[in-house]
Amino acid sequence: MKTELIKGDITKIPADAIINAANSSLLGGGGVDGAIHRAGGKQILEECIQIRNRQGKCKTGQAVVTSAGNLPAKYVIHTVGPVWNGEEDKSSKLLEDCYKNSLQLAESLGIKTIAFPDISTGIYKFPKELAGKIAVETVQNFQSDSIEKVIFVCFDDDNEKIYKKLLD
Ligand code: AR6
Repeated sequence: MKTELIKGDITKIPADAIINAANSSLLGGGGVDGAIHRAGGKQILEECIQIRNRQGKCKTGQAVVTSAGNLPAKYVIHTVGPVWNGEEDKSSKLLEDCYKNSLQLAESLGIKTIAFPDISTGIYKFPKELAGKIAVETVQNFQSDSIEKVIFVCFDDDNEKIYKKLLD
């Protein structure tokens, strides 16, 4: 599994799946979630509503999949990161779950390329260095038959610097 760093907007990435840093309502929000729903159009929200009607809210650390509407990707995998509250062990485990469960879901769909944003490091205020370390380690430790490439999409300069160092 190759890893790559891209600075920019995840809605522009033509990967098989892009990951959304959603909230447990699955009904959209700000940050990358807002950008994905805006660019992807109403198809994504409609499918999120169907998932909610079927299984209720999405718990922190879990992941669900929809199609990608008008985006260049094929699928959007929505995962819910932890809100940082200073409980490092508990929050780290939940963030690790986000990456693991998203990768597992991608694997079950036979996906080859997948792009992650820096989950929880915006509105949810997870410390960026720790989040980056968890993201990179979890991806590098994941054994996959189908996934060939994981792209870390950094939107802000801080995360770009952190990921550059981690991936070197
Ligand atoms: N492409 C890639 N990354 C982005 C983009 C983009 N277009 N826009 C922002 N980021 P955040 P969270 C980066 O706040 O912290 C929403 O309201 C951003 O710089 O999007 O997990 C949800 O509905 C940051 O590094 O997500 C939830 O309520 C990273 O994406 C809540 O925010 C994550 O920032 C989730 O908070």
